[in-house]
Amino acid sequence: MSNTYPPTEAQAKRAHADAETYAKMYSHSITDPEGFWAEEGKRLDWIKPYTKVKNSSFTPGNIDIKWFEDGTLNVSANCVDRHVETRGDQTAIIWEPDDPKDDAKHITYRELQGHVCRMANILQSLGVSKGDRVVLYLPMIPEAAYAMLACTRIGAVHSIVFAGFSPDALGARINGCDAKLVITADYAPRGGRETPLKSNADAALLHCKENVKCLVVKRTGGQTTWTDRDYDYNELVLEADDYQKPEEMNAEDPLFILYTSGSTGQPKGVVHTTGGYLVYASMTHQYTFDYHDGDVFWCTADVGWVTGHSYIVYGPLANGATTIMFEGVPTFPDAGRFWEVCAKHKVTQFYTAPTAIRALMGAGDDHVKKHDLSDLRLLGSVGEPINPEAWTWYYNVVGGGNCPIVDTFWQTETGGHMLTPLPGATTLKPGAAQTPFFGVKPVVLDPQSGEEIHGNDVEGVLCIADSWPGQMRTVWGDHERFEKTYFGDYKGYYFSGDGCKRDADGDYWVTGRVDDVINVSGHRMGTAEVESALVAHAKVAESAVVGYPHDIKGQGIYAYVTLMNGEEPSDELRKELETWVRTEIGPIAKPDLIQWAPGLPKTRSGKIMRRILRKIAEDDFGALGDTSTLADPSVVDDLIANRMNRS
Ligand code: 6R9
Repeated sequence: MSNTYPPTEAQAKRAHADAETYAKMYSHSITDPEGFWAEEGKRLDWIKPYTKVKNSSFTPGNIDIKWFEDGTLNVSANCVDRHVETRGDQTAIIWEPDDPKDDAKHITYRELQGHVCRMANILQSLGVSKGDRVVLYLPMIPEAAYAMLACTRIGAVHSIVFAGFSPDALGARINGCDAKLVITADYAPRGGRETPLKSNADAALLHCKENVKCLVVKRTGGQTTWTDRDYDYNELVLEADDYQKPEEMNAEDPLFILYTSGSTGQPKGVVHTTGGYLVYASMTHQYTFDYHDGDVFWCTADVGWVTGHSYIVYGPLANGATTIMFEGVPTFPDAGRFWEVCAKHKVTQFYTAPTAIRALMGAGDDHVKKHDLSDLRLLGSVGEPINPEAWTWYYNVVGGGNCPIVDTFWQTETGGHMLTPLPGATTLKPGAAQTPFFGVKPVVLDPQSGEEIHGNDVEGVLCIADSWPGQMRTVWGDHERFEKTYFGDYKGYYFSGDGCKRDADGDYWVTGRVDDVINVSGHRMGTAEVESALVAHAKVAESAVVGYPHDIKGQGIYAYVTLMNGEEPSDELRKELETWVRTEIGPIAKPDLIQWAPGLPKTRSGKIMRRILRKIAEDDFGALGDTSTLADPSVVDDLIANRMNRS
């Protein structure tokens, strides 16, 4: 067993929950969820207070999840207005631009209210009203937060598409939720380069209904083309009213849709609702990060991912925090950027992904040591398991041995943290997400029988036995898919898609996806999505995509490609396919390795044996297991002989 790190007395004293309080509160949250969440719900301002707290069923055929169902509230009133009364002049958002030579912006809660209201008025003037969907395709600029909150103010449902996604992916998401409006910017500067967002949006909108409007924010002032459907935010904002009454929303009204990859088919629109999500985002932000007034909280994610939703915008702002929005990347202009920004804004809690930690660890300690990180009190990790080596570097070099690391396991679907150490309460184990958050009932199931495995020192698949307020409610427009994906395999449980171990002390270690989802630099990618992009190329007959261990990215994308008859493999074609996938999905989906495969290992019924392909991609073909069920076992020898990832 590697080292463990118990909380110091000072950490325990300062924390919202020390070990004893955690145990008491956790047990209350499990034995009396109604009572526990009835109390926690009060952290928000309700227009009409709820009388019902939890109403959920995981019963097959009747998956139905409701929290605080008769309460009404408004999210922007909770994230903005109520703080204007108590802390109007406190900074709500610190915006740090891509280029460190440009000025950062500090936006107070009072200013935020004006921005949000003006944006809300613009949305209304463009015909957006309660229940309508608005797609955001924006750089990490304050207007992204204004737009999110403006949607919530008028009861519109936002769906953010990460600015790294291609026009095709954007178009599919606009159509998928039947959006009325797309909000974009001229360009997105990132790492010194600029993505032409507006022209991407134009390309996407060619495949959308003609009446979809496009609101364009000026970021760089670079040249763009203008069409009849476009509206200029910077012009409209000059005329827009700076107050807009918040719409009264039911707790179960949809708040946002966020598309995420699964093991089959196209990405699905995860739906989160208003009340439960915000209670959960707020509580997890406060407890997991031990947030106190006066702290400066920095989550380095992008608002295009769920982490940005919950821990750049909704959680921190619900708590009246100061939150940093960073437009850039960890390595621009150099590998010291994160630490420079931490020092510059006196960051107290810093939350990032293992892939970034590994990359920065590789760049050497000097980049860290140059900067004064003495305000840091807590470090966080999210997106994939963190390897103990990276954990230890993060702890010692970045945290100076004084900052607890919270390794937070959660998902787009869960709205907020599910398993995480609590600072001041948990004795930390590098690499483990360890303990359930309040209200979360993790279970380990036998993957074959679906039976619960009791006791410690066991391994299986990670499921959750009961609902928690931040849980997704449905897949947009397809409740059946929701039931099938998350409740179909193990009856009566929410299935995470991850494997896990429960160690001898009862701590959880998430071991990674057990389905056909790979985790590339903390981003989820369905192997099926990459495969369908590849086979859409005229020269490709068939393809199978698997993950393989990658030093920096965690997992890399390994694609086996069978060409059409008469096509010859070549380096040019390999490049062409890489570019093809980039334009079909986006740069994050570009295969790291492409192997030409004259044939793929298939069962007699035609199923591709991914287990074998994974082993070959991992360069671990000594243990291929039984290949006798293959229709043509000889293809395996060819794949091994020509494998790309030789150690
Ligand atoms: C928040 C987020 C979810 C998947 C999840 C799991 C992996 C996330 C993790 C982790 C081990 C952690 N994952 N955090 N695995 N330890 N601390 O990342 O959401 O993009 O939906 O990804 O990421 O495999 O199932 P999302």
